[in-house]
Amino acid sequence: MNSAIGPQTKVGLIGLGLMGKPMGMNLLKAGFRLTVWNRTASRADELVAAGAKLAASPRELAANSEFLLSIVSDPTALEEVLWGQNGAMQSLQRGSIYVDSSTVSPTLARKVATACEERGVRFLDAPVTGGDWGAKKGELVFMVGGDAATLTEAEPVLCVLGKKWFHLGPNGAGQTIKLAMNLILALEVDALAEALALVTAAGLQGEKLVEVMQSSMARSGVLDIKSQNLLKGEYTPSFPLRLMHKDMRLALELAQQIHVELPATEAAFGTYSTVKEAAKEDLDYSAVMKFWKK
Ligand code: NA7
Repeated sequence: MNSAIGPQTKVGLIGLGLMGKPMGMNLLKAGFRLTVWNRTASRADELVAAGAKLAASPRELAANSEFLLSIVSDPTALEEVLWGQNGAMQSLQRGSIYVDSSTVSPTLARKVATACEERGVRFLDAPVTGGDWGAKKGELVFMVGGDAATLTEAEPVLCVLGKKWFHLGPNGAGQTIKLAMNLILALEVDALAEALALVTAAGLQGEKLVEVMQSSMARSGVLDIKSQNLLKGEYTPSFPLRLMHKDMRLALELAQQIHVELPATEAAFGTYSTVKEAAKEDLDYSAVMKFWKK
């Protein structure tokens, strides 16, 4: 169990959503012996066809994994796959490494770390940025909390999935940085939507604002990537609204726990909440623009 990680390593993957499925594909392409589990089993079909084994439960998966990776939607989902019926925690193997790449609260990451320590399992919280595009290309960026030596050991797996990883501190640190980063994205997109609403209400074309911004100091990645969604009113999920909304909620909860006021985030959260509550389908978070299109 303590031998260096390589293609012979038995890797388990829990969660085959927009992010998990392409990550699994990349692990298979790199030659890892991969077993997967997903709540909706049919989402594993493509990976099984490509050579992955399908486990009957998270528990069975963890029992057969030297390296476990999970990427599920939110804190409730993670608790479910770890401590629910046939959950993974009860069978995680002593000496194995467990990396969770879901975005959850730092408090939950620390709870998982404590439970892992009791079982002799080395745990890293390692949420990612890069979206489904980065997951497909194997170009994710990992924000890691936990033991530095464990991160070094995990690198042969991380380098298949991502292009960069940052060791940010003890368990929980990866999640804290991830929530802070998503706040910037959420507020930037909300600011862009608000500015476009103002410009169009004044009788001007939104494209004009974007054009000027793109050649000015205010140029940003968000502007380049999301402005087209906002202008066209097309919100196919790349980073779903429901997940950004969850991350804003987690960041506000964290702020409350550590007594920091985030008034702009609170205001933006209200706007995102209104759009989310009215949404009838799964939308990208750039759909915050709909607030002004009612
Ligand atoms: P998706 O595409 O919404 O996928 C979410 C995954 O989480 C998917 O495999 C779900 O299974 C699984 N899930 C959700 N709820 C549960 C419960 N209760 N039990 C077990 N499994 C569950 O999200 P992404 O892949 O875009 O994002 C994953 C994480 O990365 C998230 O934290 C983001 O914020 C960042 P399903 O297929 O629905 O049965």
